[in-house]
Parts: sequence; C-alpha cells; structure tokens
Amino acid sequence: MIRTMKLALAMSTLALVGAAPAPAPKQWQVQMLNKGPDGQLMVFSPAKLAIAPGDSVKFVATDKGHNAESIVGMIPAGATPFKGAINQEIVVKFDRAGLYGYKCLPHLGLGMVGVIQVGNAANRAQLQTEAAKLPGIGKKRMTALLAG
Ligand SMILES: [Cu+2]
Repeated sequence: MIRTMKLALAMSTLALVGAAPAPAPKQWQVQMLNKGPDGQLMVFSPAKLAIAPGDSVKFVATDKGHNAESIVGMIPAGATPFKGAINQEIVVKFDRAGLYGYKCLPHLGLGMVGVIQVGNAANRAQLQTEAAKLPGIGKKRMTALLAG
C-alpha cells in the first residue's frame, strides 16, 4: 500500500515536470544606426538575430532617417509582411518560423539590410535567390548574412 502511494507520488511529480510551460516570449531590440559599432555606415544592429517563434522585435529609431520593412519574396510562406514609416519605432511579432530579410528603404543600396531567424532556416535557399537581385551593397551584405 505504501509502495503504491510512493509510486503514485513519483508519477505525479513527473507529470508536473512534463507540463512545465514554454519560456515566455521575449522582446528583442534592433537599433537603426547611421554608423554601427564596427564602423560600417547605415546599419541595423545587430544585423542578424535568432529568436524563437512568438518573440517580437522592436526596431528602435536611434538615428533619424531610417525605417524597417520586410523585403518582398524574403519572408516565409504565409508570414505577414511588415513596414515601418521613416523615423518610426515599430514592434513586430514573429509567429511563423523561417528567415525574414528586411531593409531600410532609403538605404537599401548602401547596405542597410538585416535578417531575423525565427526558429529554423528552412527557406534559406529562396532568400539567397532573392538576395542576388538586391542593389549595391545591399546585395553584398544580405548574401553574407544568409551565408549560414
Ligand atoms: Cu536607413
């Protein structure tokens, strides 16, 4: 009888551990800068960020004259595009897994691009194809960000 009760207690303890909730969603920050910590001009910092599905990212208008918007063809299938206005801080919630390529509209050709990886990177090949179509330094930096 006592042995049975001990077993039942052990099993209920295991059930509690198994039911532990997923970690709470996080809010990350990406700064929009005229000059990055490494001296590069017109950057998102960090330019590459890995987060979990359900997390959100705040694009902070640290310097003026920038925005953050997803690039057509560079988000996972079924994901919602996002577009902030110039000088506007936006918070974007990422529910769908995959890679998201984004840009600052005025400075795309100067290389102001970034990548958010939400969970897996299953759509990497598609983004690499699209990156090759970007102008100027945007193409160069995006290709490097997607290299793995
Ligand atoms: Cu910009």
